[in-house]
Amino acid sequence: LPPIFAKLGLAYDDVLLLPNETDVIPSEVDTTTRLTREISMKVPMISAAMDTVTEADMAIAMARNGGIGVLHRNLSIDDQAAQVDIVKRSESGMITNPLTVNPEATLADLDKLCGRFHISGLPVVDSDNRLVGIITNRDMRFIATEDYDRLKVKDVMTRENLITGPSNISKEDAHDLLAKHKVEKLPLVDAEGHLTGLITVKDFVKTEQYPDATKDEQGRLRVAAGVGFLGDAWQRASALMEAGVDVLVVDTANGQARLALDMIRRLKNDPAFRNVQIIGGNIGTREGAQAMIDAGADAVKVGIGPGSICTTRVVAGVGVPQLTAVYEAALACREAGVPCIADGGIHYSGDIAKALVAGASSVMLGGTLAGCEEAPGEKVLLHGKQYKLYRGMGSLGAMAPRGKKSYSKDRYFQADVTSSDKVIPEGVEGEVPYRGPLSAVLYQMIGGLHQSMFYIGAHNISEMSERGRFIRITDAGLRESHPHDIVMTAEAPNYTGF
Ligand code: RVP
Repeated sequence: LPPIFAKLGLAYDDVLLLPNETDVIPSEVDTTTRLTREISMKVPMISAAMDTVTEADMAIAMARNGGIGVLHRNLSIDDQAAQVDIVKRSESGMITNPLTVNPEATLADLDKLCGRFHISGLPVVDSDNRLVGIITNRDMRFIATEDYDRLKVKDVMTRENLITGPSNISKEDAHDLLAKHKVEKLPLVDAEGHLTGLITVKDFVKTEQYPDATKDEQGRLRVAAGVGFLGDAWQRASALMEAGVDVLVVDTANGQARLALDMIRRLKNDPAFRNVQIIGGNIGTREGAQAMIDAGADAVKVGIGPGSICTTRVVAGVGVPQLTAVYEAALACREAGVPCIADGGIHYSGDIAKALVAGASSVMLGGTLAGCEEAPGEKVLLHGKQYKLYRGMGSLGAMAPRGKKSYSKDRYFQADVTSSDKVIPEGVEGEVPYRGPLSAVLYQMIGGLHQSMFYIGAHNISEMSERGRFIRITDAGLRESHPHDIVMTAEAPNYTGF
């Protein structure tokens, strides 16, 4: 018989990090890391491409806080591209193609547009894109909503003494103009009066409020989105690219599938996608990582079966304990200078440190973030406590939603059947405790990581894998790690005992 047993695979819970001599102060560490070959971010955390985790609200909050979100793909192409658009327009140094409204539009149309994009006003342009006015909250304040269908934008917009700037205005001059005239929006116009851009005061405030935000060269928040590799996947990728997506994640449960590798190769070879970074995943071995790198991936995502909602390891009997998977994949990634993302199985901040020491550049989180305010879905009350739905993308609910189309079943390479009896789930559905705003959850996760870096003696992320060393532990060691011999009477914000 051939030798078919690989060496022992370890999970996060199998190890602890050894303390080192250290001169690191937790509040002074630098957690800047590389998401892909070309994009860096201040916080090494990514929200998962799952329909109970990342839509526009989560993606905006992740990017503001220094990480990034991957918009899920279990929705139509148009809807997913619209989500990209919402994130890209949410905040910007200068908006080069601002949303506008026609003077003939009704106030009801305007109201809908503003609601959808969470904005408070728009430049008004004629059919020739010439600026003819501006309409903001101020103009609408004393108008009854009953009149919204009757009144047109041209009836209420501000058209006299418009404050505008030249197309090439500097940030400082724009700020001065906004301050001097006490206005909140500064349309930019060319010599003929065509609208060429927009600067808003909100963006100056946001920049101060979120100094770590992950932004593109134009000052817009960065966003990633999942794509498949079958059917209309190419159309989806193109629509997302046109909407301004920064990163595409070729999203499958088995990244070594030829079709997934072909998709990465095709995206990387098409000049139309040269400004979009491509992440490939998921793989669980060094060979898997190498295959992604050879296909041209700008980052490799690791995780076969560690997810909290994942049943692949029991349904298919396939998987690699995550710490070993990350370590092995990182060996190939490091040689090629390609970042490696540890996806799934992270429950405590200590797990993030373990993943980074094993060689990951960042981590992807699903269950830990699904309970946040910004995750899709409503809160439900169970036994006097609030929860939110969290489900695997391989669960029945996601692959065979009643009365709805599943757009992401190909993640598991399953035939397009309509009956839910014919789906082979690789995930489950459940509830996770409601955890409040993302910023509070990230504060604890990032703070925990700072503490790890202090113990290890790592000033930055690359020093984590240089200085960090693991010690393997036993079941008794794991019991000793968690609170024991006490009935917990208060929940810590960074420890839920399950
Ligand atoms: P976790 O953070 O442990 O909840 O894991 C999230 C990860 O689990 C996702 O990023 C994805 O890779 C994986 N996943 C998503 N759905 C399923 C499934 O149904 N099996 N698995």
